[in-house]
Amino acid sequence: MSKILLIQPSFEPGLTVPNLNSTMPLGLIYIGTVLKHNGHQIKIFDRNLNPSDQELLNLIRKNYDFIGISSYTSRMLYDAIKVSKMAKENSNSIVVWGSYHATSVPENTLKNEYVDYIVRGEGEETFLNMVNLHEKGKSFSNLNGVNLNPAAPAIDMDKLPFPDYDLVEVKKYPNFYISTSRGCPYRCSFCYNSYGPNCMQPYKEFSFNKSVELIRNLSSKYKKRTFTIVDDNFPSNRERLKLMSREMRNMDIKFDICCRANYCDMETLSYLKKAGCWQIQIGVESGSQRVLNFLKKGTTVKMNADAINNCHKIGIMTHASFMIGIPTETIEELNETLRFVKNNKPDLGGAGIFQPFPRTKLWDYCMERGIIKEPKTTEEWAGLYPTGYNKVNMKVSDIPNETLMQYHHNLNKMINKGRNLKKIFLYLKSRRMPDYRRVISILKPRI
Ligand code: B12
Ligand code: SF4
Repeated sequence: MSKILLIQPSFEPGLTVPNLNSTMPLGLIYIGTVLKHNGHQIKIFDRNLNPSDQELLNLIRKNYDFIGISSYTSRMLYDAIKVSKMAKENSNSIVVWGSYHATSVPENTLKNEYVDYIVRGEGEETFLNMVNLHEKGKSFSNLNGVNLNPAAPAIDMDKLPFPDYDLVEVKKYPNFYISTSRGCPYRCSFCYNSYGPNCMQPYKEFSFNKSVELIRNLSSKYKKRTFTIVDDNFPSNRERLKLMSREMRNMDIKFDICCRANYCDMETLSYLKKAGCWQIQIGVESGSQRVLNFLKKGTTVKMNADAINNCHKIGIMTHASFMIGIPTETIEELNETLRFVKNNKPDLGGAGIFQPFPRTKLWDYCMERGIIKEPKTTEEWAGLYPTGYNKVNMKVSDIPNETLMQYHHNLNKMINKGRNLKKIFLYLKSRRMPDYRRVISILKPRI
């Protein structure tokens, strides 16, 4: 049996008090479950809930065989580096990075002196194979999916055990996250689904039976009635949705999802509504058809408008997401986005300032034109994304920063007009448990 510590770094650098709005580290739950099923001892430590360095140090000193760390390309990397440094300086543990940053920037991540290995792509099988080989005293450097080796074969989701949420402190998270599918059938040029061959995966899902059982088990075990389904496009498979809807309508649950406008036809929405869906986050992105084409979004302005209107008709709340400051976008096209919001009135939403993520098609576009420069170290990567989408972090648009910020302000104001009252109403409508952390999170602007 090996001892493994899995760490979710803090999303905010220098966090000193627990973030009451922390989100469940589902990736670590999935990996931890598979390792636990194979007889290993697992501890998941979420720095967003427990930012105390001393507490972490005490754990690190227990000399785990492996310390696995998640990485998003964001300022979260500052804490990922800090945690890895603490691990290397205070234990003999093997430090392994996984998740989106390690997957999309592998060479650079491996140059970091505090990272021993990386796992690219889905972590369950690769990490398990690593741990098992190490336990037998064998080398795992040649395993597929490890470091720069060829990608590991895609996982059959139905063969995965049910995720063991007891690995985290469920009660400390205001919201319950569920994943029933991975990947997306589309390849928008700004999204992680447009990465190169090592990372891009075809869409796959839990079967209808497994998805329903997962939701049923979780709601009865944890007495939860509300969930967020984190799938990129939960309704991608309409047949599965239809079957799920039949089963879920009697479960008395509420959930919110993300999806593209083309899944918001009345028939699909009726299945969603019956199943208990109360809010859909729609990636509208822009009110300009030229910009949508540039983003390879595969949607039309009309499709987006119809999606919002259909949701209004059927009584599902719309949370519309927009991006501004996209390369080649003009002021007139920003005005088209403003007009879209004015005409279609999504219930809630946000407009964020675009920043390209590594290895996406738009990242390559900006690199080829010299608009951005590839960072040289993990610290530099962290520094490239100092905030969320509410500031101009990277200058990739020809529109002056002040003008972009003005549009950002106006758009968000227009989208969220009367938001607080509306949000309280939504909160009640979704019948979420009156958890004060959830209320705070709902009242905070979300971009
Ligand atoms: C839920 C979610 C969040 C949650 C965080 C959840 C959490 N606590 O982990 C919240 C809302 C907080 C969030 C925030 C952000 N997010 Co987010 N988020 C997601 C989302 C929708 C689902 C992630 C998930 O749970 N998937 C299900 C689990 C099972 O899969 P997984 O996480 O991929 O884990 C697998 C592998 O990655 C790997 N793995 C993961 N960790 C580890 C660790 C080890 C040691 C190993 C070996 C393997 C491994 O194995 C796991 C099992 O196969 C994804 C999109 C998506 N559908 O995946 C975006 C996504 C991950 N987010 C993204 C981004 C950009 C962000 C932000 C940076 C946005 C921003 N600018 O503010 C912020 C981060 C804030 C910050 N300050 O750093 C990008 C990441 C791109 C990138 N290159 O990093 C994604 C891919 C969205 C996108 N379309 O581009 N996010
Ligand atoms: S539809 Fe959404 S998840 Fe799929 S590639 Fe486009 S932005 Fe990404």
